[in-house]
Amino acid sequence: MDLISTTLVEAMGIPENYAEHGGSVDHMIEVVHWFMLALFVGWSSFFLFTCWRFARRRQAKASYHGVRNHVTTHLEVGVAIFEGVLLLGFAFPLWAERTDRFEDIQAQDPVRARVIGYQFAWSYHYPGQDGKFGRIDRHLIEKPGDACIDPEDPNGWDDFVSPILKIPVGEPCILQVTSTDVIHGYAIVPMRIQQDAIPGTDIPMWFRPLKELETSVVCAQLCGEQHGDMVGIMQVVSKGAFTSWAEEQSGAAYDRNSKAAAARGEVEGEKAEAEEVKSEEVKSEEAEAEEVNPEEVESEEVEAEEVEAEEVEAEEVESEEADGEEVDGA
Ligand SMILES: [Cu+2]
Repeated sequence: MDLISTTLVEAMGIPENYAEHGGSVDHMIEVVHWFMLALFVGWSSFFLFTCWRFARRRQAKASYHGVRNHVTTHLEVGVAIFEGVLLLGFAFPLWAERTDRFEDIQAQDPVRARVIGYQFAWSYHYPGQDGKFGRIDRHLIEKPGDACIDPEDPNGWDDFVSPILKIPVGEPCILQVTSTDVIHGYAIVPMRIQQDAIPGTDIPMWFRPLKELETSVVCAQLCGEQHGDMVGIMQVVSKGAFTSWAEEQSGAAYDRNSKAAAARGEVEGEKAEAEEVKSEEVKSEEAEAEEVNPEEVESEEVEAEEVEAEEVEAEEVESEEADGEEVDGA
């Protein structure tokens, strides 16, 4: 049975399983396919039988009372029971294992990464050496696939972003799947996991890779015209290789981000200083203006008085001259 079913799964083109839980997924796929094969053979045989039994040359006559025995009823009930077994015996336990063990996995210090889907690629946000993701503010988005890490949050300074998914072998891994544009579907077939990427929310999923490999991840939801090109790379490497890679990436990110934060702080400090200097300058100018004004006003007043006095003198002189002319004429 196992040998034949393996051949069936291989014949369907399913890649080799690399995940801890993948065996039970494959088992369910096998059982479902064998069941479908049995149904296919059964219903096809029935179809061929009716073609032969009710052919025109056999001069079949319509039956007005139909089937009298209960064979079909038993068959229907049998199919319903088998489908119940599939659901309760395989699908529910598999789902329960996925959900019930999640807290247990969270307690095991798993490798974490955020998976960000966008048209048409994948990007990965790692929490860095402190194991804490920086605050995510989706309003900060600058380009598609942006991790949207708040630069003000020191927890995010050692976070780094990678175009490939790199994880250590044998360790549990929790991926938080999201999108910055439309709905995508994040699928790693050799790990037997798949999760829709919904904009605005991070949806977790977990698995444990058993062997090292480099494989492709794909998009499993039709998301636009280049949906088929939305292929990414996943590398399962040794724990040492992962740790040194993550340390290097995280260290570089921390240097970059803390310096940027310090520069921002300096710029803000300089700005504040500049504003203080400006306001002081304005104040001293005002003060100078107040000091200057009284003198100016005084001198203007003096000038005006002088002008008036001159005018008055000139008028007086003119009138005296006029008086003199009148006298001459008389
Ligand atoms: Cu997609």
